[in-house]
Amino acid sequence: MSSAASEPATDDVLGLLATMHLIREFEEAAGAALHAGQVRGSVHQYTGQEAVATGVCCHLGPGDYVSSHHRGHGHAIAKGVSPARMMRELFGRQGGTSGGKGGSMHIADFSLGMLGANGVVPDGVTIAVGAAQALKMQDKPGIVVAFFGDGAMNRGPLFEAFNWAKLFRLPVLFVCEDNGWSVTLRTRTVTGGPPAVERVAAFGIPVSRVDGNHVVAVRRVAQDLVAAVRSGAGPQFLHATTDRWHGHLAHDCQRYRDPQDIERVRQDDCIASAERWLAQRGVDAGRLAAVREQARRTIAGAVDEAAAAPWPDPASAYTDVQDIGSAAWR
Ligand SMILES: Cc1ncc(C[n+]2csc(CCOP(=O)(O)OP(=O)(O)O)c2C)c(N)n1
Repeated sequence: MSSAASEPATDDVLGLLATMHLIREFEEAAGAALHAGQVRGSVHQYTGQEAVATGVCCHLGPGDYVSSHHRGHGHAIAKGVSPARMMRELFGRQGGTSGGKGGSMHIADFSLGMLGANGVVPDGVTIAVGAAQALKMQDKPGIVVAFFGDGAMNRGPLFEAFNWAKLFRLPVLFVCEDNGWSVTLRTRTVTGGPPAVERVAAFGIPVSRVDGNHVVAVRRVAQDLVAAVRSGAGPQFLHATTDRWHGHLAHDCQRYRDPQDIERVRQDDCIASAERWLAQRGVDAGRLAAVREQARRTIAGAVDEAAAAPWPDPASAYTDVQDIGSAAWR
């Protein structure tokens, strides 16, 4: 099961870099669009955490599923969802992933195995375990990856999900993206008893740790964990330490945070680290710049397209939504 400790090919890492740039550009553009009044509601930027989604999702195929949380754009892009359709969704326009009715916190594309972002902490995880149960009952080969934050480790449904997944030996990989924050609080200041890793180990679920700011490291560790889940070993848990560059959401200017801490996390940039890795193996600066430029153009195009896209037909407000007023209930 142990993955070859051999290095990945530079072309593979260039592919990971391209995905990370797409996520970064998407997040910065989404934040700018929010401040420009083009996007309503809230936007939780994933900037700084790109290596986690990228290094895990590169091992997934079309038959695999991902569930996400409120900071979910990066997971969707890494699973292959179209950034142009996602941007339309943020702008509330026709052609968005949910027809413009879901917005930033409800990006889903079932055709690609993206089960959705979720604003309720940690309901994406319970959904993931339900999906894993369905795969097992239908004897399908896919696996499910559940992404969630360290703040979610203080909510009860998460422990129910761990217990269930372990009990039924479900094909699910839990990925805790530990950026140290729960909204404006340091998670450790609102956590009683032992933190994330010890809590999970108590369920008998194997735990692995990785520096989530280094995509090559995440890719390597995730390769083994995905293989273990695929082979029927049951749930696995990855604890990835990482950094949130921006506030909890794009409106939050982080007055509660030491500016030196923000500077420190920006120095440990996952994109810069991947570029260094590639440069050390002979990839020239021009090629690296071209990858960045391609992502910049793709996302600029997505923004232009979203801004020009038509609004949904008002009549569509009543389609594809839960019907809680049906005559059958009265
Ligand atoms: C059930 C529930 N309680 C509270 C909230 C408010 N809330 C939104 S995000 C969050 C904490 C998020 O921290 P974490 O899970 O670590 O994710 P991060 O924002 O750091 O990525 C909270 C408490 C919520 N969305 N859902």
